[in-house]
Amino acid sequence: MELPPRPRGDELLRPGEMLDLRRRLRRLARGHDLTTVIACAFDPRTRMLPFVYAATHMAPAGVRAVGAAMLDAGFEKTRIVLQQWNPNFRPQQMRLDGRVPDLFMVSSMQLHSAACEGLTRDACRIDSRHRPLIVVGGPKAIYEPWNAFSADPLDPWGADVAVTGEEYVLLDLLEVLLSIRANGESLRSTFLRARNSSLLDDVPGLVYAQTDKAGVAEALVDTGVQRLLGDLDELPHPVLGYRLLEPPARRATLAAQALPAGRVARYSPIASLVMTFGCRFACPYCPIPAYNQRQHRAKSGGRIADEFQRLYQEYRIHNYFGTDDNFFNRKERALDIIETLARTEIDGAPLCKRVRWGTEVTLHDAFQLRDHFRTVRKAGVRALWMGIEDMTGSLVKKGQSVDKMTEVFRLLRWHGIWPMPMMMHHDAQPLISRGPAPAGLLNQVGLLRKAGAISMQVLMLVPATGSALYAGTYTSGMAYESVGGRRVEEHMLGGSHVVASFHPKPWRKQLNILAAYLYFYNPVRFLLALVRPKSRLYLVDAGEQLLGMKGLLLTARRTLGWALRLCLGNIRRRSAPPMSSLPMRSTEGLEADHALPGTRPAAAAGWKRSTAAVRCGRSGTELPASAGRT
Ligand code: B12
Ligand code: SF4
Repeated sequence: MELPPRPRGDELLRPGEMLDLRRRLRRLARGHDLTTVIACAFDPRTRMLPFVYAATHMAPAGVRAVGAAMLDAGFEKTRIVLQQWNPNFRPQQMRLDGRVPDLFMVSSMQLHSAACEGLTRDACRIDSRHRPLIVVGGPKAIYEPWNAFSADPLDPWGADVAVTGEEYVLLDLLEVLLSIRANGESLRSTFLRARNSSLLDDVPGLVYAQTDKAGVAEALVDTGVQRLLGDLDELPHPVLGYRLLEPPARRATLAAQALPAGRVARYSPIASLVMTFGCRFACPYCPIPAYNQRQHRAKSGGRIADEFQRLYQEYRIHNYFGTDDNFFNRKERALDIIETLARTEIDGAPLCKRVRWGTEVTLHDAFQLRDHFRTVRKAGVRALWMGIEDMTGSLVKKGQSVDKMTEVFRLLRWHGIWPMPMMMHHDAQPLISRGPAPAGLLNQVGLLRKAGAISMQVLMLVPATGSALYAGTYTSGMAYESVGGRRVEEHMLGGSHVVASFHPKPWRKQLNILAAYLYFYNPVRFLLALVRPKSRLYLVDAGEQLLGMKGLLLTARRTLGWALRLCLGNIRRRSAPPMSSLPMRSTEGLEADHALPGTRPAAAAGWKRSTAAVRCGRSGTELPASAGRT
């Protein structure tokens, strides 16, 4: 199920609204000495192809963005902990500035849910007198916020609030809280007062628990879908987030200082950079267009150039990855950015001599821009990841074809840009096919390689939260509950495990993925890349082969057992998607925006929305510490 649209015309924040909020918060922050820890959840079981390197060598943009927003607002005592770098970090033992932080936040993708739960549970064990306000956010919370709260009264862990949106929502929430926070009051206590006085209900993008007297969650209140920031130039600068990284270590506690600027590039040699959001295609397995409310959002070319400059000068990071959903999707916007970057200099040299970057595009849009590849290269672009999916278009049609692919790849290589195709395997696709149409997975991988692909990824179609196909994949019985007695867990939902299929021999699908990788990454191709180079990209090609072979071993180790279960075990199927065990409602007592169909509706709570209270909170007047329920 896709996220519901906001009313037409009300999808975006008013221009300047983010800048105003940042200014107001900076003023408020002066009176509050907040300490904050932001953790990025990471489940090591997800380390396999195609993300073996990037998942650990690129400090994620989400936590950095949240950290940058905090620092920009004036909260200097903020630390970002990446579980991929600090696997033994224990929230119970964290101290910042000699004390338990006021605010503990966790960011998680769906794939890392178990790690997110572990961090939240651990933070909940902190003595209630010192317990920080616990906030969960990121892609997991955006689509399944209910998982941040326990529905079991005998095991009552949980975040205080899940943020189903971006930086603006968090800052909006903080403004409400800091406006009413009493002197010396813990942030969590302020939160409970605000919650119980319905002050949070004016902040779209939150889900919080309605609790009983013992603090056990009884129902969830959803304040609705967030308003999105349209002009991304209003975001705090990404240089800020890198100042807050916890140095990699095996200890459970935090270091006295954040990672020094001079060591950032060593651990994060690639920096992810937000440039644009949105895509005008409507692939039914993809949540991106609905998440973006069918809007296109972007930074200006000038702002992006400034970000490259400052990140390079401050941290000496040479490699960048644009977090775009589909960078070439709007031609004028892409050209504006590209042309600005092509004119930019960093430390007296053209930008492309100092930094290189890659991003995601579709083959169709790349084809439309093929006459501009020279400028694209001058702008520093060195790699383009392209969702080719299935070249014959039998899975999804987004303008891909063998001829287009061959032409685009040839031109990209000519200009020194690496083509990085992304494939999607599905039930109807054979491993090898005969005949003129290259329907088979290996046929297509062979064609891609011949056309000059440097890397290749193949994922199996899995139910993606927030996509149009999501609920149907479960209700149709396609998605598995368990195989051979082993439950399908969230860390297996990344597309590398076959977890949804009607194929009579699904183990073949699992092995097909390994076969495709082996066909692409192997010692023969590695040697050929060196001895019989096809272009000047031969060293990169050989390097990618080595990385791919290492990743293949990891992937085989993690998925062969599953293939065996698929072959020998009994497959139990689901009949409904995982949904909230707690009833949910909107602030008006109606259906919650983030609830899946079938979720129990919650009765309106005992406390009532008070407009007087809302006015009081926003104007900065203190509410009595006893207001509302806890
Ligand atoms: C870059 C990227 C990657 C990189 C990540 C590398 C890294 N270390 O950063 C790589 C290539 C490794 C990758 C891999 C995968 N990815 Co990926 N990836 C992205 C992408 C394109 C950009 C992510 C990003 O940096 N965005 C920019 C930041 C600023 O946005 P953000 O992370 O969402 O954070 C914002 C909000 O969510 C919120 N927020 C985030 N955390 C928190 C925390 C708190 C407390 C608060 C208040 C707010 C908050 O505020 C942030 C600022 O606005 C997104 C799509 C997208 N456009 O976002 C997909 C995306 C994150 N990936 C996704 C998926 C599914 C995967 C894979 C499973 C494979 C796949 N099938 O594509 C693997 C998993 C690998 C692994 N082991 O982790 C999904 C996640 C869906 C979900 N429900 O969890 C996304 C959303 C794409 C999609 N389908 O919509 N990915
Ligand atoms: S082209 Fe890519 S980003 Fe756009 S809808 Fe399809 S899968 Fe999603």
